[in-house]
Amino acid sequence: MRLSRRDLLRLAGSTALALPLATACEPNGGAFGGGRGGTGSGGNRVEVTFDQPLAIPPLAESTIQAGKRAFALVAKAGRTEFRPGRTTDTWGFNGSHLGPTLRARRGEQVVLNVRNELDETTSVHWHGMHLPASADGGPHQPVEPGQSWSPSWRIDQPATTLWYHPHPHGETGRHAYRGLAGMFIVDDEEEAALDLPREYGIDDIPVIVQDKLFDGDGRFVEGERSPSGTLGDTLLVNGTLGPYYEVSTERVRLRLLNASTARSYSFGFADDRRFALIGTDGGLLSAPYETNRIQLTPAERAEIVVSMKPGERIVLRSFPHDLGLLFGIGRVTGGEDTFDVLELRATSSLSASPALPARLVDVPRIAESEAGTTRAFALESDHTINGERMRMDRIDEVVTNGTTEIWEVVNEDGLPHSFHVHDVQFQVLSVDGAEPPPELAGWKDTVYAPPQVPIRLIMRFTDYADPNVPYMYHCHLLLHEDQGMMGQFVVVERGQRPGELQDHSRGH
Ligand SMILES: [Cu+2]
Repeated sequence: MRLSRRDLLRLAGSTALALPLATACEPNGGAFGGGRGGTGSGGNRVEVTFDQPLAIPPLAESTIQAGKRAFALVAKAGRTEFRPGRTTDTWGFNGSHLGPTLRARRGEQVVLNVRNELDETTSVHWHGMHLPASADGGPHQPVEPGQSWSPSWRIDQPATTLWYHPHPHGETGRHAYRGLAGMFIVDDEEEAALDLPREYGIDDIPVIVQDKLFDGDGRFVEGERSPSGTLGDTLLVNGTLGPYYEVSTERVRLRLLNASTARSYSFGFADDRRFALIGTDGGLLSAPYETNRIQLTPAERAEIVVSMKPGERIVLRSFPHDLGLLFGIGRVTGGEDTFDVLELRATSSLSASPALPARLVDVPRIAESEAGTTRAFALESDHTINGERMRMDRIDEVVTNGTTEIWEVVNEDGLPHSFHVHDVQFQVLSVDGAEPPPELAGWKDTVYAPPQVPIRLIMRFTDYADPNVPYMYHCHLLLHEDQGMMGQFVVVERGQRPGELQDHSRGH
């Protein structure tokens, strides 16, 4: 680790931050969740009693309207019994907490009929989706209480695991924390031709991981508790506390989604068995990559395949991990914590699963020479990017349609940050000047940015020019995003001038 004078100054500042955090880090992962917490040499160790079957979000029903596949999502408040007899006020889509899994095939035109039955303005962003900016569901597409919004677009990207969540200006963290989130699976012919587990809810399982802090009455505790945001001491997987899942096949595919607002995870199995990483944010990898850990910061996804023996039980765990942070900062932002996540229980006899293919899909590398423009993004202190906080009426970057760009991102701050770009899936060209590791070699839309480590991304802008409606780029630690670590870019046709933006958030 390189220690600059600047780092040391930051560290000095962070010790002041760390003191009030001691309470947030105290183990009470069992008070409500039924597990036991304890402090080891490093962070908290949260053990869980796996006594509830894992909920599988239902596949959203759809209808065909004028040749388009139409889905309906209603955002509303409700109450959820995470433990029998204890109810928690929550928000959800089409239910009290989380939302159904949307699923569509590449080439299909979809319509998402969203209705807001909350008593405040929200929006629904299709994270990782390539679509027109006006359909993106960011802060410029607010849905007022009682109103509806029906974006439509053609699915045109490789098979992968995306998700959806609110993106209202300054309120994304709170809305997502209350439970507004769901998975969006994209299918295509290439993926369908591979021998992979793909029976939803049988051997192809969504694993939506969120950390929560409950108070003594079972309510969600909201609010900033660490420099990263609220860090929970209890995990929900698909909204289930203490979840187990009965596996009936030799191999099971897990679609891991870190839907937490602030916490990062390093997933692996308690017995350290190896598994195959087959896909990342934007699609399958070119070949399965065998490993025993996969780190996911907020909003990142990974598809993994793990093998099981008849009758055995294994625990998916989040291990302490190194986010490249200085001493105390790693600890107060949760990097030293250990969480048991999900128990997989194999039945006494298992249906045969085909061996994993040696090759998956082509992931042609985008050549650096293809890029015409290079932009620099410095993630800086006080929730700024290149010295600026997000402003709804300011366009920060203007991108020309039909071009390829390199975006150089560096976290100049001492805190953990990530970088998410709307509209496109990018490739990581380099991390600190070196080739990206295998888990960053595929399509990505969100990448962790360790302090002082330059990351170079390459991306193609292929369509959907609109000078008047911007896409966002931002840190996906939602507290940071909400406090301003976000910027806006428009895609224009060559020679076209960007339009004027309005601040829709004014007057609310
Ligand atoms: Cu951040």
